[in-house]
Amino acid sequence: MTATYEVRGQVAVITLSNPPVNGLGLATRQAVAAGIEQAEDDAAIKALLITGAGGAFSGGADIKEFGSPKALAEPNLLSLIGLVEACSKPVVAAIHSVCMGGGLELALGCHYRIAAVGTKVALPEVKLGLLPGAGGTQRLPRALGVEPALNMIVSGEPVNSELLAQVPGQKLFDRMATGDLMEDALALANEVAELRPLPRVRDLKARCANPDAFFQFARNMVGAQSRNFPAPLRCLEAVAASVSMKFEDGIKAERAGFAALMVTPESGALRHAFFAERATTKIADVPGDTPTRKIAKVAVIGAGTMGAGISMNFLNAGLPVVMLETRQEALDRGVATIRKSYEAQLKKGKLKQDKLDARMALLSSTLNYADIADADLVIEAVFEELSVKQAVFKQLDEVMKPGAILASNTSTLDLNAIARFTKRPQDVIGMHFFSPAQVMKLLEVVRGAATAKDVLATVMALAKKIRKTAVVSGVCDGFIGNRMIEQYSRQAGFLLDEGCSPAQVDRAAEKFGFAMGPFRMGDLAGNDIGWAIRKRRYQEKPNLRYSKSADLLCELGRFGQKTQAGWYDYQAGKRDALPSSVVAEMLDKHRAALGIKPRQISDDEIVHRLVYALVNEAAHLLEEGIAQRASDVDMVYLTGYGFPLWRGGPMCYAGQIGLFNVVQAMKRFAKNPLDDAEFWQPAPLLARLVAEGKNFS
Ligand code: T1G
Repeated sequence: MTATYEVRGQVAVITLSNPPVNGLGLATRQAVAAGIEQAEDDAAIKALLITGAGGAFSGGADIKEFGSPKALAEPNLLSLIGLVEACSKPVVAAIHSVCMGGGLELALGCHYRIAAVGTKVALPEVKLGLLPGAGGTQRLPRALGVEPALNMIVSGEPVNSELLAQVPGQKLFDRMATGDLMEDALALANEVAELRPLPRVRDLKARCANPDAFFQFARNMVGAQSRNFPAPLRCLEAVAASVSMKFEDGIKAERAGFAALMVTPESGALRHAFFAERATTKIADVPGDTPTRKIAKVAVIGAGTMGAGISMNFLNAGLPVVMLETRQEALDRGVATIRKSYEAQLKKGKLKQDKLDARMALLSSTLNYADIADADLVIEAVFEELSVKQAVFKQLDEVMKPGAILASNTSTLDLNAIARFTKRPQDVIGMHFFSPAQVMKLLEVVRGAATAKDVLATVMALAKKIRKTAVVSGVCDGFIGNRMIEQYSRQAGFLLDEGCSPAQVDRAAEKFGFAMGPFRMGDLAGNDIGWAIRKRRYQEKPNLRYSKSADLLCELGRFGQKTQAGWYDYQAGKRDALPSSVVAEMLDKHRAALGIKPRQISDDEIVHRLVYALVNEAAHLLEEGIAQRASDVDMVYLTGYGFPLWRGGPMCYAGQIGLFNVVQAMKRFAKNPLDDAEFWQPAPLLARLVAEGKNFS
């Protein structure tokens, strides 16, 4: 099913029917073209109406078709819109719910447009590293005005139809529906059936008072905000063409910009991320319609930074939370932390007082487990020590009502061991939030061996409600993100041993696009955390090679920002990371003791050793079934570890470089006597994909 055709009196109604969002794939475009032809040939038809079935008018071109011959097969979107515009009878677009991308461009090719209130209208192509490629950059400025159109196209953000209808002089909507959209649209179609000439957006003038000054200013603004993304500036130039060029020439300029962007790695990465984010919700043996448990009340154990942050996620989603602690002052501190955070948002105008009050009203706190017994979900965020978790889960097992979900926020401990502390392991799951928990989008959902499918489905659905990107992980030391970062950190240490300064490694990583290099990240998170983990890990694996530099740093008590000294020096109350002579001297002595003559290491080598360490460990994770798919790993790194979005994640980046080239580089690194040949053994999956000439699926 792609589009239906029905006659309502003298009006032919063409309804896009390509669920879930009426993507304008080839079959849909062909069906619409056929409908237009049928209406043209039917003398009884005096007007046409195009609308969308289900929950969208149209979400735009079918992104899944990109890169396939179908995307450009005739009628391509530009041709279809030309067909609509050239129709000899008036075509009315009846838009509702979602009208985006090619869907809006199709509506702009119609002669009249009527919108339901609350329709989300957007040209979001820029978020895919593209520009509206079916006339949107030429028609929207003519219909809406240059400045509002430029804002929509460069931001890609949706605007409600009723707001657009209020733009002075706009010709985007001829009318807003006041009652039933279809009835109002049919009335409009009958009203205009005989009206001529047919109004065409392309005949309007894109008005801009002082285009040179306006676009120069806009260029500076957009350029400054989109350093690593080529699409926003291309969008701007295409909109500028709507003012400076005739329509046909503007369309040519738009097509050139679209074609140029389609082949950029940034657009490939953004389109990958679009689908990767949606793929994370798919779990092979847990169907999307698995019944979920009702979550009406949440308990959080531990009112420290994590517990308070975790609680805020649920308060923000309108869910009551009861926080439990062992000491009143810890509880009071936790509540105060939450209130302080909301008040800071209030001051910045990001939160209204009534919303703040409503959220605080949902928060309660207690020292007694009996007060959380009726919670549907309890999340513990206590000290990361198995014996402490054991005490908590034994208590929960006794107190919590049957069917309550028992979640641990553990970041490294064995969830199966934690589940075994209870008589209900099927109700135990990991919910690993990332600090600051109320800000970071990533939520690693750790599926224990015994975790029930409905428990997993419930937590995945809840993650969407609290606006998290939930990625399912199996149970292993560090799950997905931290297990990979362990190898990344080992390489960072080896780079120091071989001659890099912390600042050089960080600069290279940040130039690549990481939000923060490994050493600034260590200083922020606290180097003592890694120190404790290393002690535990390397007791288990004494032969594992790693740089002792981080241990030496911690032995000096240089835990990072919290001690105003870490890999860098910090001035009181400031976060500026200042190169430290103490650390430089420590590293010189450390290298001398190892008999290492420091060498110059290129940024390329630094970045590739860091990133390929992530990729290789991820290949192991995929093989072990800890991660479901490579794009899940990308989402972990894009939403939890500051990996640059325009590179799509470590696996996407490796795919763009070519897995063959990745393994070739690993072979080079393995020859470095100061590195670790064992470290650079390609994971069997990676070696197999290279041998088969394939990429991560
Ligand atoms: N093409 C193909 N599939 C799409 C799609 C699209 N445009 N939009 C959504 N889907 C799939 C999505 O992958 C998911 O699939 C399902 O629909 C539900 O999506 C020439 C070139 C429309 C606001 O960028 O913003 O037009 O996981 O979970 O939360 O100028 O989807 O179920 O298998 O997001 O209700 C421009 C992208 C295209 C809009 C609905 N349009 N989509 O949100 O559902 S390029 C976009 C969205 C273009 C022209 C250019 C949202 C939504 P699955 P969902 P939702």
